[in-house]
Amino acid sequence: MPLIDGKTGIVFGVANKRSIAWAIAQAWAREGAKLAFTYQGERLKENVAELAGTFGTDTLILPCDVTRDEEIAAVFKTVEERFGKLNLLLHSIAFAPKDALEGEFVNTSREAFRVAHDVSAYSLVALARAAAPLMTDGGSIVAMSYYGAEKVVPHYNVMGVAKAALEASTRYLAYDLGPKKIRVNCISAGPVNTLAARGIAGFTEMLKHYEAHAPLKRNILPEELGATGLFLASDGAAAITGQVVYVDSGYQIMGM
Ligand code: NAD
Ligand code: 0WE
Repeated sequence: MPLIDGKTGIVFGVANKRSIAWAIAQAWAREGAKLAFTYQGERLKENVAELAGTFGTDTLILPCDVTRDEEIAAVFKTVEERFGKLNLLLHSIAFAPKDALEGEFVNTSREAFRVAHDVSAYSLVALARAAAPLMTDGGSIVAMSYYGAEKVVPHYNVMGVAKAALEASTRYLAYDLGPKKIRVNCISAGPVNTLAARGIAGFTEMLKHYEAHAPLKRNILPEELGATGLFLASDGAAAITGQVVYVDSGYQIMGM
């Protein structure tokens, strides 16, 4: 029996087949969800259309740069017209200007701080507010986070501060939207080799570090994020809200 049969969802953050959003979207689609996808800018439109096309022709594909209120409004207007109601939303979006992830955190500019928080944290609030009126029979909102939200990971810098804001926003949204049976949770993933991770100096060493130090002595698989995203979307997680679920081979429990 499909776990989320007949549910409708919207997925923010697919860039290519390695995107974490794509791993979770595949699990949602396999278990019966009807999905809409957004893409950031024309550059990514074809990628997303090709991937989403594997689910059939009635998949919605819409542009959305989350820094633009009018694009967010247009997405939810179309989703309301085409789906009527909404049950699921995946937020799998982060951005900080590259130089902010290279030097020291103490040198973070006002503008880099603003952009990182706007794209990576405020966007969850804006999307949740737009989604809530369509989630008439309850819903599940899932956002992606990382350990740098709670402990210092060298060079993660302003992204760590933005993820802390994302996780705190998850708790406040869970409180506000709980009475509407809308749940809001984060998945905190161990490192995964995606577009956003590539180009990060020392990423390969980070994968080796997790392999050596995490209790499970291995890195995580995208399918494992898919499985947790599916669980949080399903009725099995009906009493779970405001949480950060670590999918990191146990790395987060270690003190040394
Ligand atoms: P990715 O590059 O595949 O996805 C990042 C997405 O963010 C892209 O689709 C990009 O288009 C989107 N995005 C950036 N700015 C945007 C904007 N202004 N408007 C709309 N979309 C925008 O990389 P990923 O690793 O799959 O990242 C997805 C999420 O997972 C991010 O929140 C990231 O912080 C988180 N995460 C990643 C890792 C990792 O190691 N890869 C670990 C933990 C958490
Ligand atoms: O959240 C992330 C990365 C998000 C990200 C990536 C980029 C690269 C390109 C945000 N903004 C940008 N801006 C760019 O210009 N991760 C969890 C992956 C990641 O990034 C790191 C990490 C890990 C892990 C950066 C430094 C240290 C560790």
